[in-house]
Amino acid sequence: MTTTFHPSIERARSNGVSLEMHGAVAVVRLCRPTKRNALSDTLIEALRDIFQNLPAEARAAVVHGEGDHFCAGLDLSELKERDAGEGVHHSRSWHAALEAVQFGRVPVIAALHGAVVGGGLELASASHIRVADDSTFYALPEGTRGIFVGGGGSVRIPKLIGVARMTDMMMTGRVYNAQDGERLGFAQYLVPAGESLAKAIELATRIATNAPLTNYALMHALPRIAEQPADHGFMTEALMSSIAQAAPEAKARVRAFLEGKAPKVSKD
Ligand code: 1HE
Repeated sequence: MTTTFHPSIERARSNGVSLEMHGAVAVVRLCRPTKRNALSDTLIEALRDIFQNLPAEARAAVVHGEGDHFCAGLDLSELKERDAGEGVHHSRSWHAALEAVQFGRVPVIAALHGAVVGGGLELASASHIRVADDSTFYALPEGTRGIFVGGGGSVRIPKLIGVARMTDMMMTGRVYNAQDGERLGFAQYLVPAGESLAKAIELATRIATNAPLTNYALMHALPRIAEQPADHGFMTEALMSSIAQAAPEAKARVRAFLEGKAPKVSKD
């Protein structure tokens, strides 16, 4: 079956972000290796367009970078003479693009390698699952460049590693390697060098078989519940769980287990 892509996706492809379908998995690739996939305004717009217009058959997505690095962050050559007002709009344009990643239609797995720095780490932290390989390193050079995060990093990164570690990274220029990054919570998976894309596609393929409402609840309800006061959170959870379990697909899956037709939980 050939996929018909939204016109904005064809435009994004000519602007440095490609999209390929692997079955139900949309594989999104930053294609600017000579600049270490630095995120220019054009690339940010292309990312937004792709995640807002994924093909209907996509049930999960993977984002990765071409070349030796995932992403070197903001394209510093475009920073130049922006005034404060333009800076606000620029930051908000990143927020819109990364909102399309985090709160889009399908779960997103980031396949990391090499530099995951600055805005690259902001993009990774907007994804739902991060798979790093042994070559991965994490940094927030904004601190040493005299600027601040602007792509949602101050909201999302402390949720992964805490305010104290993010403060240290930005104040001192500290760089974490792949092993420490997994231990601290940047990535949920760590694989040998060169294997993060394959692992991310494997996970995405599995996630694509979940009931869509379960994935929706995990993407859209869970992070909001986690931010609510406990009594509101319990109520939202009750509403979400009742909606999920009422879906015909949930009934069919539970029935299959009870009839011995669905796999058990297994530690292997
Ligand atoms: C770039 C960028 C970039 C590379 N903007 N052009 N991000 C940073 O401060 C990270 C800056 N980059 C680096 O520290 C290194 O490039 C890397 C560690 C990522 C990779 O090193 P390496 O040796 O493989 O590559 P390179 O030789 O440094 O770079 C290759 C080319 O890419 C070179 O250009 P060329 O014309 O001389 O070949 C670099 O100038 C270019 N390049 N990174 C522009 N970032 C929403 S707010 C977010 C705020 C931030 O993200 S601030 C953090 C910015």
